[in-house]
Amino acid sequence: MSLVYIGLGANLDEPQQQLEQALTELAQLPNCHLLAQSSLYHSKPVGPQDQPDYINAVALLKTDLEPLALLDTLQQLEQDHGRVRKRHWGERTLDLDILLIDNLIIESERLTIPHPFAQQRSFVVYPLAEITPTLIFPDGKHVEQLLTELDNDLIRIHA
Ligand code: ROI
Repeated sequence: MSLVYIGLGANLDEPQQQLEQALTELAQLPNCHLLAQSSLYHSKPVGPQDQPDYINAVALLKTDLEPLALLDTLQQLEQDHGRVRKRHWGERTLDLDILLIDNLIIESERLTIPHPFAQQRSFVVYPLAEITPTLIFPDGKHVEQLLTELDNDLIRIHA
């Protein structure tokens, strides 16, 4: 049984609905329990600026799935949302990134855990801290410390 943080992002085709539906789908996955979900946040795109703003959130899942089986499952969900990858760091209908798995460090062909950019992106760090203010990354970094290093450029969407 592992605890997994998943980052959700979307900026095409009613992104808020994409995220709300994806959270419902995560909650219904076999062998998984959705333990927590952050608020939804508006964020400015990281990468090319000529794309719509994003909606982002983070979910905490308890799962029996092995890391690569979970990755397959999340990629299938992305496909089900009609994900199209138009360009590198470009717009997308749904992005589901595995951010953290327990205190694991994984460097394999398909999967790098923790997610390589997790600590640098406010749209990951702020929702993570909302769910688990005491979170510590495998490298010893506290999420509370990361908050002080990143501008809060997000707008929280009220439920
Ligand atoms: N920018 C924001 N704000 N949110 C995202 O989820 C996101 N995802 C990405 C890139 C293109 C890097 N930029 C993003 O993959």
